[in-house]
Amino acid sequence: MKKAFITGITGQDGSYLTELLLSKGYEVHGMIRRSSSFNTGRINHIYRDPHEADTRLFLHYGDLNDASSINRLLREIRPEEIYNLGAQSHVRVSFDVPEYTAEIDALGAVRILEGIQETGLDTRFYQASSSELYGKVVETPQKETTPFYPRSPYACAKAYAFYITLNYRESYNMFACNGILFNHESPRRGETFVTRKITRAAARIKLGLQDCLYLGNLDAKRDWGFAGDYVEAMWRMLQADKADDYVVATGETHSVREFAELVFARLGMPLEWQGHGEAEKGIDSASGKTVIEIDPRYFRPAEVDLLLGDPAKARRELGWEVKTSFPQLVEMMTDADFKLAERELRAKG
Ligand code: NDP
Ligand code: GDR
Repeated sequence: MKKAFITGITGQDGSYLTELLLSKGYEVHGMIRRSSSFNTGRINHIYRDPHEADTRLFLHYGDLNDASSINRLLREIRPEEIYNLGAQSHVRVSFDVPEYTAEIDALGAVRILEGIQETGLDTRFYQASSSELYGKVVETPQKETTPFYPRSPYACAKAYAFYITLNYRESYNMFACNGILFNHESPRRGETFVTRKITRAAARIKLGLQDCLYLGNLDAKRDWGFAGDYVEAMWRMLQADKADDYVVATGETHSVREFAELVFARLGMPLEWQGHGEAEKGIDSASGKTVIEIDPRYFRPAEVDLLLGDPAKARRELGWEVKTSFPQLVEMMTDADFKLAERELRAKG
């Protein structure tokens, strides 16, 4: 039985990857952080009591800023595959906590790589690199050869992690890959990322639980895919004959405005836009109510205007394909959040 070690197992991607690896017969070990409230909500449905004989999912306390915990876990678990998904993953927040973001997102990666090196483990390493590396548009679509131009402390930290992964591959012949993943979403997406923020708010507005949704830059364009499809690409990278770096994307781009229009339309609230810039409003043309307003707090000191990835290499060399279309993703997220809002309404009595 193969053993995998996942950092960031409690996050969106960690939960889907754990499901995938368990379905493939792996024993899965995940690192979790000590938290004052439960942070395992996304994996509770697959977690079994460790005292049960046939459990294959094990959780261990540790932290990406604590090399001793990482080294201990590597020595004890001796995994065949390591997926480094742990991160302070919010781009806007990285401007507020730049040093912490570098500590976890940049140095966290080298702590694991050095841990592998020191313990002499024969293990394959996946680094969660990001389309944020492309930042300011140099060319579209963005592919493996497109130069990086990071635009946030998050992206700068991820650039270090990208290059240190490449460096350990070249220096020590380590099987270490970068997945340059474009935005991927799901009903398990963190609630402060724009897609989930929109689906959650629209559903609550529909049921009268909230009046208005406040957003930042509506013109930003992203290549949005489904997280469940993307973890398959991570796994395929570690099964390949040689370690390499791959773009994982859909090859389509849509604006925040367009995403919002589809979500509100699905809930029977077709949007009309009025005004410009910070005074722009989204009106539900069915009721005439203002349901979206702009709050400049959500603007970023430096924005990434357009992401559009070319996944040709992943398709050709890994046989990876997008399975979920953009409209299917919007529907899946909107419907899931509508059900959640209905439950919230019932709980209110
Ligand atoms: P999430 O924010 O949902 O999950 C992040 C995970 O990292 C959580 O499990 C979190 O734990 C953990 N974590 C945070 N800080 C630490 C720390 N100091 N030590 C250990 N673990 C920590 O992210 P996603 O699942 O969306 O993304 C997974 C990875 O992929 C991240 O590295 C992200 O930067 C990267 N990425 C994501 C993309 C996307 O569109 N989703 C695209 C490209 C890259 P806790 O639950 O306790 O907070
Ligand atoms: P991103 O995702 O920064 O691309 O990083 P996010 O959903 O936060 O923003 C996407 C775009 O939407 C604009 N935007 C808003 N964003 C948020 N969060 N909240 C708002 O109210 C809002 N209004 C408009 C943003 O300005 C931006 O242009 C995600 C993360 O998962 C990273 O970890 C990952 O590396 C990249 O995707 C690829």
